[in-house]
Amino acid sequence: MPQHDTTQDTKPRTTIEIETQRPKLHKVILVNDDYTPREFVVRVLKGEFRMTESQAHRVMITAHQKGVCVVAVFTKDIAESKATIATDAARKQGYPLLFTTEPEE
Ligand code: TYC
Repeated sequence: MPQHDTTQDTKPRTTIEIETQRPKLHKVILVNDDYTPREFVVRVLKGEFRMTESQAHRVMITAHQKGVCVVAVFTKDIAESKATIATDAARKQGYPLLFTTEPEE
């Protein structure tokens, strides 16, 4: 058992600063067009972006009125993949519906 007073013992202390790297997020943007039926846009939003009917309807109407609407944000790879899958689903049905991505500020 140590008999000396240990209350003053000094230990070198090293502080390590850990910087967490937050991945930059990318927006998926829904672009309006004059040909894709509203119900189809809603169906794609529900299927690929797991939105409820009312969320999907709100996003579709916003794009319809303003030209574009941000659907959601993801890491770059996920955003690009979802935009491609959703756009391809529309192409397969012969619609010009377009989803694009852009980095968040
Ligand atoms: N503007 C289309 C129509 O009137 C509907 C629509 C909405 C299409 C949003 C694309 O991103 C879109 N049938």
